[in-house]
Amino acid sequence: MKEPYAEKVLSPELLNKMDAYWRASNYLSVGQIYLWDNPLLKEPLTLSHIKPTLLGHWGTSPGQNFIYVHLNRMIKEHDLDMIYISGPGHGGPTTVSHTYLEGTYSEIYPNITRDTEGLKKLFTQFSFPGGIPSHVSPECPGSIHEGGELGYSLSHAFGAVYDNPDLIAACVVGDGEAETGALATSWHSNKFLNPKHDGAVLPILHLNGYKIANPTVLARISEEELDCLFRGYGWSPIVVEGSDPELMHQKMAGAMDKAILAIKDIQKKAREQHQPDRPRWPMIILRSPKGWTGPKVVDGYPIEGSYRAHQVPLQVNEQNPEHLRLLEEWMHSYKPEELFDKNGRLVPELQELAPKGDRRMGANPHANGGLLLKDLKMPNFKNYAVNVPSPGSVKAADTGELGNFFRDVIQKNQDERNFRIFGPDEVLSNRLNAVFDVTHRQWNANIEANDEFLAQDGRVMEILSEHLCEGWLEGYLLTGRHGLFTSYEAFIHIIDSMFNQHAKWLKITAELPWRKPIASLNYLLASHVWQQAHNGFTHQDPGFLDHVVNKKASIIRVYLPPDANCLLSVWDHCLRSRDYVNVVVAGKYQAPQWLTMEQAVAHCTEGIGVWDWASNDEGEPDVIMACCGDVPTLETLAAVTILRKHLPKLKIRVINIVDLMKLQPDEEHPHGLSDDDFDILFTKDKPIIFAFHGYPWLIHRLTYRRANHENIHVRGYKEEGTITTTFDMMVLNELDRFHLVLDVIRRVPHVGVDGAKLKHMMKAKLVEHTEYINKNGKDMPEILNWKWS
Ligand SMILES: Cc1ncc(C[n+]2csc(CCOP(=O)(O)OP(=O)(O)O)c2C)c(N)n1
Ligand SMILES: [Mg+2]
Repeated sequence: MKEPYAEKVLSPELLNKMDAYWRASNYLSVGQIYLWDNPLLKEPLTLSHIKPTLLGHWGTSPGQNFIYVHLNRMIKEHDLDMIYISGPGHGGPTTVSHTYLEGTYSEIYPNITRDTEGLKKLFTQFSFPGGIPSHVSPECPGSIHEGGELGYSLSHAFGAVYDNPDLIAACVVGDGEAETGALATSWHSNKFLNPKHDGAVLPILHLNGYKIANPTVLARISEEELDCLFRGYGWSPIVVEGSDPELMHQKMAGAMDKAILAIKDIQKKAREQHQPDRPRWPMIILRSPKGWTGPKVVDGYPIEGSYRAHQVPLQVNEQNPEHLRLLEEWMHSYKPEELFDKNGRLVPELQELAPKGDRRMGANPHANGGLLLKDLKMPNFKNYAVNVPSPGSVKAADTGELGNFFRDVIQKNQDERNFRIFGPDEVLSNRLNAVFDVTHRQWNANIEANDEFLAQDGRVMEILSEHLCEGWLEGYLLTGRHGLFTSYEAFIHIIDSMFNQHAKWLKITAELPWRKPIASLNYLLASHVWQQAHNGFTHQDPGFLDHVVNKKASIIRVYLPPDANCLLSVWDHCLRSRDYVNVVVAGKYQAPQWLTMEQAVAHCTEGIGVWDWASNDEGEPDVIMACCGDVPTLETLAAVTILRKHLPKLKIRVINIVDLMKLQPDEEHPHGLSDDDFDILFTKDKPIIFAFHGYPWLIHRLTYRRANHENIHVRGYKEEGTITTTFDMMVLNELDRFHLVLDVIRRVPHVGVDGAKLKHMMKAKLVEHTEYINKNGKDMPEILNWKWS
């Protein structure tokens, strides 16, 4: 193997060409920030050629351009299947420049031609109204990673290579990005990678020393500390350091050779062995100046090699006329006349350096995962039905039943290797045990005799990092596979922001015809707010739903199935759907089952409906009892039994909501009910007592424009929690049956003396409840043994 620092890895001829290609990409990156005319500097530069508003991030681009050129060489030499992930995605111009130079950009956007006219458009559209953003974006060919919000590159890269044995994800990690929590934990992903069945990630730490306004931590620790850090994470770092282009090309070429050969070597050995040891994968540390090759000093301040190179290093405008010449010199330093022919096209001998066809990183189909997506082979979910002879007559653990279905989804797709479950250590506690009948947790660190369900190869990915689970799953989906994330409801908030970014990605990609639909991002939130009596307040938070509904209605779906058969029906739908984020909240404890599978399918298809068997309104209700979520449904039905016993003349309509977005008007959400349909269900004037799983104001938010909104009285989680009994959690938040009955009495006129008596009784019950649990440490028998009748 060649030494990384061996002087003559590249022939002088190849080195010159690679350097020219790098200059071309640097030229295009600068052009995107500054120019809207005179793209090849055929005339002396004037202010009229400069964009009116200068935006963009120069600092990261030259280093990333350098990396890209060297990756291209590796792809060509080894016929690699490689994608490029730009961690500090603010180097959007890098990916745009390179995909333009290699030709993919113009294939996707024929209007951006490979000539002077096309260059002018390429430059103008950047950071311009109606154009493209400064960081890698969905519009950018070859990208599955936005990089606007830093921290997720390495987890996306790993997600992309799981079950893609021939794929290498080259992942540029910003040294600032590396300080984020999400990225810091991502280095551990190598303990979850199987070298036989998965591909490889080549991390390239872009140690340009600075973030926006500060040095980076990793740039200011000793070589030894840096080396030990990454060795400690299980990597084998190869350092490339310097600023002299010629030397750096040789060093980088040597490092790339070494890294790619090491990857091939690891894979070859592993694929010949039955149980390979966990390898120490190579990584590259590129220590180069921020804003490399850019202006050295401007107005007396050092720019290259400093944080001042981060964004626009040179303000070129009327106030700074002398900067025009500096920009012109800077751009001429790349010698565009040697790089582009008279028509403005990259000269043929440089075009040769780019890989061909789908090997071009901008055209790699893995980066447009929908192209590769195959439907899952689905078992018939109805075969997993819980037999429900009459409502409430049997109990089951909803997620436990769902686990059987997931088990068979896994089994049916074992050979395709295109489905995985991700979770932060909660697959068992969320009762999905059945999946371990057919698979394992993939674990490539040491395994001990007493461990359960761990193996080098498995469909379940568990690490106690919600960030990593989310990032892996996103990478997996974006490259055309299927999966789900199961988490505690309270702690899914940890990835609120990652969900945001993915939802934004889906919104934009839906507007790009060349980006093909991908499998939906599916969340199973079990261990929910009402099932945390033993864990207490810290574990009680249903607010992820509030967060999710902020996003585009065309993207987000929220389901709260009341029982196992509904849960199965919902998941059958979620696993078939495309381009959505599906959030499903479900219970994991034994709970009454309400609907037969046939009824469940009908109910979930509608998403909302009257439960006739629980209602006695015969079309003319006095009150509507609405419920959404498994626990609120149970409490509502318990309240109904009390009401029907003590106020038999009261006409009650019970409505259950599975699909939360039904509540929004149809002009706001594609699932929303029309006002007419809403009014038919909820009437225009009758009181509605709404028992909701989450924070009550979410229901108001969704229904505020409905005719009967002022009569909707919502009970939900009011941030009252502690370690107490399950039922007491409901009482503390006034969502329990007794409070619901009190609500009905308060809201329905003319309940008369019987109503007054019942009110008294409910208040007494609440006192009795509190005394009972304080004395006995458990709920009253009438609560524990309650059954629908
Ligand atoms: C999570 C997050 N926090 C803050 C920012 C704002 N921000 C944009 S670029 C940047 C510095 C990035 O530094 P680095 O990763 O070293 O990238 P490079 O030096 O290559 O530009 C920051 C803090 C962000 N984009 N994302
Ligand atoms: Mg940096």
